[in-house]
Amino acid sequence: MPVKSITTTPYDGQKPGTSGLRKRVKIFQQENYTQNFIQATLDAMPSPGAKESTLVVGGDGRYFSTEAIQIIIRVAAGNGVSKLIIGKNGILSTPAASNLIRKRKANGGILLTASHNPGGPDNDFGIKYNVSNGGPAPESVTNLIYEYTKKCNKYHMCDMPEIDLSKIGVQTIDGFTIEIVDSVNDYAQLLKEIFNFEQIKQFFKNNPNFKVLFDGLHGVTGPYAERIFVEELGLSRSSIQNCTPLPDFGGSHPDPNLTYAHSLVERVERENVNFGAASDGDGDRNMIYGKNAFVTPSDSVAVIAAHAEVIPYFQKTGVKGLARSMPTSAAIDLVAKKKGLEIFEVPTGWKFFGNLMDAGRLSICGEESFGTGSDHIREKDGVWAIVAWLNIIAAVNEKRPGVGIKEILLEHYQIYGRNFFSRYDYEEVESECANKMVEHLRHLIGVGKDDFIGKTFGQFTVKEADDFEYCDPIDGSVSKNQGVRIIFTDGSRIVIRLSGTGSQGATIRLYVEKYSQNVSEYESDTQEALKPLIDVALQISKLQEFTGRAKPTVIT
Ligand code: G16
Repeated sequence: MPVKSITTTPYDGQKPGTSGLRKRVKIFQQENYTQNFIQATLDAMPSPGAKESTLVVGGDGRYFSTEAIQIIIRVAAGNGVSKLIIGKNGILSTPAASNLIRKRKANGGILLTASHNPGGPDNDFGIKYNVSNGGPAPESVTNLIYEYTKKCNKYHMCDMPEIDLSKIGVQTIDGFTIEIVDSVNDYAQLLKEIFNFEQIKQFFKNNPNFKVLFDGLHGVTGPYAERIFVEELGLSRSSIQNCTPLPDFGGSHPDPNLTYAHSLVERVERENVNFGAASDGDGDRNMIYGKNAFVTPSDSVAVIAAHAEVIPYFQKTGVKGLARSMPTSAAIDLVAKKKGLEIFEVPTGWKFFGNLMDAGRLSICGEESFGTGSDHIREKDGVWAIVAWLNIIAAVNEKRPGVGIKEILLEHYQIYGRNFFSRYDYEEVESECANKMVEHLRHLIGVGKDDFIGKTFGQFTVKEADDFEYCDPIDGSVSKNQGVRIIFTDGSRIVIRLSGTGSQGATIRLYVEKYSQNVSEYESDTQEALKPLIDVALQISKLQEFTGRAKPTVIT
C-alpha cells in the first residue's frame, strides 16, 4: 500500500492527563486532530517503536469510537505497524484490553475511552496509549507524546477501504494484518482462572434468596456481565441492568458512585438486594453497595487484601505487597501492617502501580476513585473487584452462613478500626479560580509553613503539610506537586488536588479522612463523622471564596 504523508498543523493542548487525552468529541472531530495525536503516539512508542509492532485497539464504544478506529487503522498502516488486534465492533473494556496486550505479547495498545465521563456528540471522547506490560503509559512516555504533538506537521497514512469491525477473523492487506477478536472470551477465561467460580455458584445455589444486582450504566461491561454473572455464575437476567452498551451511555454519567448510580442504590434499598455493584463506561471502576452498606473504595481494597487467601490466584502467587494512591484512605496500610507486607503510597493514576507490579513487589492495590485491582493485569478492573467480593462472601459463608457485605465491613472495622473517608468534587470550576486556590494552599504550606504548622482550626491542630512528591522505587523517576496534604495531630488529614481527567474547566477534589477505633462509631454516618473536618478543610482552603461554590457537585 502506498504511504501518503499528509501535511498538518500542530494543535495546542494535546497533553495527556491522568489517564490519556480527554476532550470534547467536537475537539477530536477537528481536521487532523485525531490523526495528529495518533501520529505523535506512534512516534513516542518506546523502543523498538511503531514499525513492525503489534497493537491492541478497542474501547468503551462511546460516540466517535468507530470513526477513530478507522483513522487509527490508516495511520498505523502508514507508520509500518504490522498488526492490529481489534475488539469486535471496537469494543474492549479497559481491563480486557490490558489482558489482551499481555496475553498476545503486543507492543502496546490504543484505548478509546474517556472512562466515566459522559459520551455523545456534545460530550467527551478520549485516547489513551498503553505500553507492552498492558498498563497506561508512564509519564516519561506521555510527556514525549505531548512533545511530538507540539511539532506534528505531518502524519503518515495508507488509503484503504473502511474495515468491517463486526466480523471476527484475520485479514491481511499488503503485509498489514487486522485481527478482529471476540471482546469478552479472553477476559472471561482470565477471571475463571483467578477466582473460585464453583464456590460462588455453590453459594448462590445454597442461598437462593441472596439477591444480586449489577448495573452496567450502559457502559462497556454489559456483555462482560452477561457472560460472567449470567452465563458462568448462573444468576438470572434480572440480576443485571443497563447492560446494553450505548454510545452516549443513555445520556447519563457512566460513573459508579452514589450520585450517578442512584438507580442501583435505590433498587438495592427498596428491594432488599444483598449485593449491589456497578461499573463505569470502560469497565475499570467499580462500586460495591449492599443494603445500608456502601463500601468506600478505600475500604473495598482493604477488605479484599485482608481476605486475599480465599482467592485461588493469590493462593498460587502469594500476596507480594499492597499499595494505594495518596488520597486513598490508609485502611489498606493497616492490613499491610498486620500481615507484614510492604505498602506503597503513589500519586493518583493507575500508571504508578505498574513498575511495582512488574518488579514483583505489588499484588493488590486501589484508589479512592473507585479503582481496585491486582497484578493479574496492569489496569484497575471493575468486574474483577466485584467477583472478588463475591468470592470472599462465598468463602466466608462456608464457615459462617448469613454473612453479607455489612457484616464483612463491621468485622473488618472490629479488627482494624475504621477509616472514615469522603471526597468532595467541584466540577467545571473556572480554571483561574481553581489555580488561585491551589496557589493559596501552596503558599500556606511553603513560604507560610512556619506559621501554619502547629496552628489550630476547630478541634484540629496542623502537624505536617506538604505537596506530595513521589520517587518511584523501581526506576527512580520523581513526580512532584501531586496534591496538597495537611495532616493533623490526631492523624486526620485533608488532601486537595486538581483532577487530571476532566475535559472542561477544572475539577477540584477535596479528600478528608479520619481514623477511629471507637466501636460505638463503627456504624456512624460518614458525612456526620467527617463534618468538623470538612468545615476545617473549607476554612483552610478558602474554596468557597475562590470558586463561589457553596456546594460540591458530587460527594462520594
Ligand atoms: C483515572 C485514573 C485513576 C485516577 C482517576 C481519577 O481513572 O486511571 O488512576 O484515580 O482517573 O483521576 P483524577 O482525580 O486526576 O481525575 P479513569 O477511570 O478515569 O480512567
